[in-house]
Amino acid sequence: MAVDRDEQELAEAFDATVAAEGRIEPRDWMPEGYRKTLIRQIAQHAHSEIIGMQPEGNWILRAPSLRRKAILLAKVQDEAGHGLYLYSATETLGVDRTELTEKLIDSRQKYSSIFNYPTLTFADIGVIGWLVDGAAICNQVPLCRSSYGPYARAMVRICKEESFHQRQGFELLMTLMAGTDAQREMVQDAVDRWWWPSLMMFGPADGDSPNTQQSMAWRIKRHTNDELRQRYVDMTVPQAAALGVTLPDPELRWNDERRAHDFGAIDWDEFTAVVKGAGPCNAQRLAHRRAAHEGGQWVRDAASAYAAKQQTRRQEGEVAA
Ligand code: BYC
Repeated sequence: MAVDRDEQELAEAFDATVAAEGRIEPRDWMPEGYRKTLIRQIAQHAHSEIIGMQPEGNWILRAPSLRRKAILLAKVQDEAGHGLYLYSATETLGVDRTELTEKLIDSRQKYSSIFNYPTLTFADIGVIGWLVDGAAICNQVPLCRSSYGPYARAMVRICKEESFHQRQGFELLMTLMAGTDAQREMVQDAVDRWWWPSLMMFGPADGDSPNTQQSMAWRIKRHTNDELRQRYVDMTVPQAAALGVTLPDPELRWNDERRAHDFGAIDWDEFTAVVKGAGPCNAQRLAHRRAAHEGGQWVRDAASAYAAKQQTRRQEGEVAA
């Protein structure tokens, strides 16, 4: 009985902290569902950053100039860093990254649908920066106010870097659009291929999103999937006009009454297929990640052996002292 009362008091303290826009920290009591939801979302986010290195990594050796190569290298390295901050955030919730990586490579945890599409030309690098990082910013800026402290703090730094990523993409596209007809066609083709998948990044429509309601109540998520998708469309339309590209949606138009853009129906069958593993690059992305993990075993072994040796030395030092 006493235990139940204690638990109730802890739950009330948790609810009060969340309601007052306070932060839940790793040492605080939290409902088991809150912990599980955070692990699910942050792990999926971390996996997305790590798998997201592949489509762009594909172009590092073929970047058209030293400047473009240096920028792309920096961006892909940032993504590795984002994955590491996010795995660290999950570790504050009582899991470890080895377990999460195993779940990713066994397809027991998801990563973002967007990274299952191929990067066919260098214009895709610009379009990923503009559209994919643009969607990431739209989705992730509100997560800087997420109720879980380590996640919210990781997002602050990640969002600053995403902002640089988006600008480099836009600048690359501006350069291509000021080039030849063939370069402009290359940009338009990339926009045509990435527009709809970038809208899918925000997740299923609100009516089909099983997690949104509870995640909003816990203030893990601060907006619904559809709210953020709408914000993204409204933000992107003027940018497309500035670039001189067409977004591939004949139903896209300003709705004066709603003070927002209407847009066409998303192909949710495609989204479901890609999330379930049947996208154009799912098998390749996971095979590559699995090979990198296996190839890195010797590094993990060496790091563990070094840590064990350091600990033995420390203990010997303590005994001698
Ligand atoms: N792809 O109830 P819902 C980046 C899953 S990194 C795959 O709405 P939730 C970048 C969802 O997990 C981009 N799966 O879920 C990196 C759930 O499945 P489970 C990653 C998706 O969590 C490198 C089910 O569908 N960003 O931008 O409330 C280079 C039902 O969905 C997707 C993040 O991870 C999807 N698109 O909302 C460049 C941000 N959408 O787990 C760029 C953090 C949904 O129940 N995450 N699912 O089996 C979030 O904000 C939320 O988790 C989501 C989904 C909005 C994505």
